[in-house]
Amino acid sequence: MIDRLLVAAFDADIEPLLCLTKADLAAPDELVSRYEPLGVPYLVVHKGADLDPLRDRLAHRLSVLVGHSGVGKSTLVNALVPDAGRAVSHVNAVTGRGRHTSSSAVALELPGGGWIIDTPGVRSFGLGHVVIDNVLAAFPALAEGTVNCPKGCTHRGEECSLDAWVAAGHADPESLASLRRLLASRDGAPEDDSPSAETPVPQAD
Ligand SMILES: Nc1nc2c(ncn2[C@@H]2O[C@H](COP(=O)(O)OP(=O)(O)OP(=O)(O)O)[C@@H](O)[C@H]2O)c(=O)[nH]1
Ligand SMILES: [Mg+2]
Ligand SMILES: [Zn+2]
Repeated sequence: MIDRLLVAAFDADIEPLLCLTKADLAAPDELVSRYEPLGVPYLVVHKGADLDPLRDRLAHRLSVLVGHSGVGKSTLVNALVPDAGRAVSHVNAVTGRGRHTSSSAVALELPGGGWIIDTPGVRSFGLGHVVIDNVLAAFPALAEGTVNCPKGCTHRGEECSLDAWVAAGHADPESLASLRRLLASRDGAPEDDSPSAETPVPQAD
């Protein structure tokens, strides 16, 4: 999900900021170690944390919060915008998933200048709208290696030259695996998000 959101942001010329919430419940180290080497900017937050670093990043910009239901988007908006009054609700005790509390996207003005948009949690996020070349453009080290690919290469088959490119040490295998996961999900393979045990019941905000 994060990989796909990053590619969509890249494709739309949106600057991403990985906001790792609920750091009081679990250490963000694993996620950080995965995205820090790729140069993805990130911030770690939790309820009651000092939000000034986040405020600085958001000031005088138009930002949109996207992520699964229950990750704490509205909680964050309420902390950033004192009278936002966004409804928040508990996550399912068993699945840890949210209850699709927010049912509309709302833009709120930040006290420090700029806007923040709270959105309903997404269950899945596809890249069907992003052309292959733009997915590839998110991986410059790999994009360079596709010059030897046959015309119309899907970069997923035997004929793809990227395996040799990676074997020669021009890009790392992790990136190639990530690129292929993204291309697979774009082609309609199953989403990472298995069906929820709960039927979403949108509530009024
Ligand atoms: N422990 C802990 N709980 C948090 C934190 N942030 C949010 N929560 C809780 O997580 C639950 C879901 O928070 P919401 O803000 O409603 O999540 P959301 O992302 O807006 O969810 P949707 O509107 O359904 O997309 C609530 O019970 C929050 O109190 C945090 O930093 N730590
Ligand atoms: Mg919400
Ligand atoms: Zn290829």
